[in-house]
Amino acid sequence: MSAAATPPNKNQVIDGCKAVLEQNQRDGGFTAPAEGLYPHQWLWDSCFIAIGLAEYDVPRAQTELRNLLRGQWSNGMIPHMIFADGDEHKRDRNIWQSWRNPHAPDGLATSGLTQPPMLAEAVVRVGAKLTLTERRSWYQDMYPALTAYHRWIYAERDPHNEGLALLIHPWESGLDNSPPWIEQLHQHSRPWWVSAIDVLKLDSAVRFLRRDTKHVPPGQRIDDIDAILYFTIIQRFRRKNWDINRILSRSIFSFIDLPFNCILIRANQHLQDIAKTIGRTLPEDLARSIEKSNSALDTLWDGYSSQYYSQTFITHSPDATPTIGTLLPLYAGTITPERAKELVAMLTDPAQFGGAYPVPSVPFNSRWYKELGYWQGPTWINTNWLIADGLRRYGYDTEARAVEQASIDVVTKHGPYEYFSAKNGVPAGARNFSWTAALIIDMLKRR
Ligand code: 2M8
Repeated sequence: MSAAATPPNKNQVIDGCKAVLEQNQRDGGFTAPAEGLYPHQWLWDSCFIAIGLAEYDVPRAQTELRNLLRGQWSNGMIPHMIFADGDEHKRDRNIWQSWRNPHAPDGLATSGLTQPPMLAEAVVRVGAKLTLTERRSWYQDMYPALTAYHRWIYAERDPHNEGLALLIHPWESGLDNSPPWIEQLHQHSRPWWVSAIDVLKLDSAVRFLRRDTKHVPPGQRIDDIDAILYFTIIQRFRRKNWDINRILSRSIFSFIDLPFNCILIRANQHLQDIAKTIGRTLPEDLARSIEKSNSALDTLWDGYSSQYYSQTFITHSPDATPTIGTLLPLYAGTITPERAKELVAMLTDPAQFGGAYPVPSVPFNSRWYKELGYWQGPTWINTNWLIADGLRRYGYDTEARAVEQASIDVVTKHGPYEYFSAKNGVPAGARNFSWTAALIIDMLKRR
């Protein structure tokens, strides 16, 4: 799909994307995000993948999501990774040791963290391709797991009943090294031995521990010291057997992540629709939390700079660093049309999020902006998809179409890479990346 003289037509792009999803399909029927770099099953990747699959292979989309539920813990948590079998992945499984927690599933190794709750959206998108009878039975199937998951989010991650979920590790946000998370990371003390590695400049010597920099240029990814710090948090949580009470009693992070909470709010709306379709009433505690979440988003609004921010959980202080998360209240769909208008103005402003290949993961005018820095500047197709969906619900059809068209153009030109420069569309990260392929299929098929 790259340097051909005549650009591929719509059907050829779709076929190329389908071939990527075919190639990334693994034994047991889950789809890996990309060959080599990401060998396991990831939560929100599988949801985006199912949304694309639903456009041409509904049974496979259903299998993708059912496979994700294999990993659900008995307390309702859906882990962000289900590890692939095989000796070559033993090290990954051992880093996490999910089996230390009594809620973890038997005979399956998972992570001990979650990721943005995209599952309800994926279930509904798949449901939309079914007849009413089939849809009801699909929803009946998914409802218990979904309800348990949303209840777990509130039970474990909203300990003060405020309607906002806290996250305990940057990986839970899906936007791994988004600036607010790196800022939080740097505000906390680090283990002495990490400082020693830093002072002695031994960081590149520990690079062998990383998989990502074996596949993509190190300059595009999180630096070695930060990567080590991410792993030290995992080690610490593992020592606490992934028990949330022990983790929260002395955690590095407890952060109210704006994008995660926007996705949660939208997922709640889908869950309510699912319940209604099958004549079920949501458990009272969940219904109350959902109600709270809708209004709690407003507490993340900063009147001074007229935008939403993530906050620390303990002090509720905003982390005033704009990122792609700034625009995701559009996707939540609960903000006022006036506020939506302010966000659209930021989206289209060339100094912030507007430009040739929108939408940058960090605005151009931020001191954090890094053209090809992982989640610190490039355009990602999944966040474009979320923003386009939100724009449409607020009546900004032209803007939604423009975001989708930019996504389609860049993938038509270069193929379904993991991310792209928002300035000139240069592709980067993993090639043949599953959620890019899937969401481009969805965007093209809906045209
Ligand atoms: C990235 O995250 C993983 C850790 O979960 C990694 O860096 O190895 C993120 O882009 C995340 O959003 C994504 O789900 C995952 C797999 O594509 O990769």
